[in-house]
Amino acid sequence: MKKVLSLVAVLTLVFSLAACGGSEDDGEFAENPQIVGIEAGAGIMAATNTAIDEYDLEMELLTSSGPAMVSALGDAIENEEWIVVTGWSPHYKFAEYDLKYLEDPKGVYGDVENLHTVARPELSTDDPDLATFLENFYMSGTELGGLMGDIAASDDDAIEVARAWMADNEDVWSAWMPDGFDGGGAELEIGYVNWAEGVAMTNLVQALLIDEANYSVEITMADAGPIFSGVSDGSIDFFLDAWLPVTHASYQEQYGDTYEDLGYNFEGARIGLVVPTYVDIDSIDELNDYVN
Ligand code: PBE
Repeated sequence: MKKVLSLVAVLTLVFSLAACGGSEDDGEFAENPQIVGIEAGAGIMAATNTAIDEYDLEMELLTSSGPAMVSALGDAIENEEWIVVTGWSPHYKFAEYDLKYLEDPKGVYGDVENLHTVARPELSTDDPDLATFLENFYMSGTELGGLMGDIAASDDDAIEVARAWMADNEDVWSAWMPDGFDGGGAELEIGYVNWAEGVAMTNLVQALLIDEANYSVEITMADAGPIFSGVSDGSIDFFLDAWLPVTHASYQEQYGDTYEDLGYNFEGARIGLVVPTYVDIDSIDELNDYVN
């Protein structure tokens, strides 16, 4: 009996030692952890490179995409592994998973900011009603969060999900439409980046302009740099997902004199490093303590 007990004790010890050997679920990051990032041109990527410098982080930043970041997050959460991603709100991932922002005592990621609609020069002179519509276009957290969540949960094309949202929210969007709004079949090109909030807003505006205002609207996805330069040189009519004054400050500096800022369409956005709530740290300062 004694022998059996000690064998159990030895085995328990062996297994618990094995569990400390840097496996993923022992309360720290797997070996050589990366910060899962998004598209290279995103402001949050530049901010994260600054954070790596300022906090001396022993982690590399992985260039990826908005959707790939969310799926990496989902996979890690399924296995309860530690993961850190470049995250932002508004974003449906906060409704889907239990997540938290790591505190940023050095203030690298800036404060809350707003999402602006930026348009090609002359848009408001050429089409004042369109400019009025874009100036009126504004979504609350509940409205944008709901639409984003619907798109994430659906297999249908985003524009069809936006149309279903329109059917349920006519009181919201009808207030954006100037009297007698009619584009007379004019062609428009909207630029967007593959970021959930921009996908949602862009598909909604596209659907509204086609179905309710008689425009012919194409949407084009690209990285942020080409979108800002396209709006400035007039090859793109407008972009709904400009994060100001912080995240897209460098684009504003470069192109702000040429594009026209039609004001904000969402208030209270923020960016930062985001982890699942089971990741047992609160601050970016603590990240290195948990790197193997
Ligand atoms: N984001 C979402 C963008 C702006 C929209 C925070 C990823 C960025 O970092 O540039």
